[in-house]
Amino acid sequence: MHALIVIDVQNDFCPGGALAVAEGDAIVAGINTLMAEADCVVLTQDWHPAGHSSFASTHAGKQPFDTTEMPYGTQVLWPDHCIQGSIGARFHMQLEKDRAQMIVRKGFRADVDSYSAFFENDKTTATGLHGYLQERGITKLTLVGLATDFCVAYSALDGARLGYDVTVETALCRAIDLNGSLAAANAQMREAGVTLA
Ligand code: VGL
Ligand code: ZN
Repeated sequence: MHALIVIDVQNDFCPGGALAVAEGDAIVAGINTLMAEADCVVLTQDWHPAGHSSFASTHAGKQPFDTTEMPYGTQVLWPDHCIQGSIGARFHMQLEKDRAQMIVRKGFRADVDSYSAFFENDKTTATGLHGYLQERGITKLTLVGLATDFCVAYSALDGARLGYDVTVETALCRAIDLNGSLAAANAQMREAGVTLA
């Protein structure tokens, strides 16, 4: 069985949003088409409390896109984004979210960020998605969404590590591309056996 995992297609990652990804909205129509054909559709939703530790505004003297050291490693600091209940946290208006069978929210713990759909950035706290997919008999994943070099890549790498056959549909993803992060993510995904389609 095969699942389509749609990563963070939310207003704040689209043009006009707080952490806008260039052309983030250009992938919505194509994702709707894929969702209509998929057996299992999962959406992820970045879902931070105000004052989240991944926000630059939470750290005195820090600017967006600086980094800081967290107990679990280096963390990029972002503009405030995807705050629980905000319009920026909603899915893009044209995304056919009614097709979702499961919605995974992530990043809701104040002190740890969560890029991956499977594990938070401490690499140990699980979101529960693996259990869900296992119970549904899913072995193959297709990943699409935002952003290629952060949440999509982290999800793909964790998925491959958990033993799924993972394809990233790159035409239906867009990247932040911070200091070469896209090239690095693509190399890591290839090395991990992820198919970049
Ligand atoms: C993401 C940075 C911060 C993403 C989420 O969806 O790729 N990136 N939060
Ligand atoms: Zn976030």
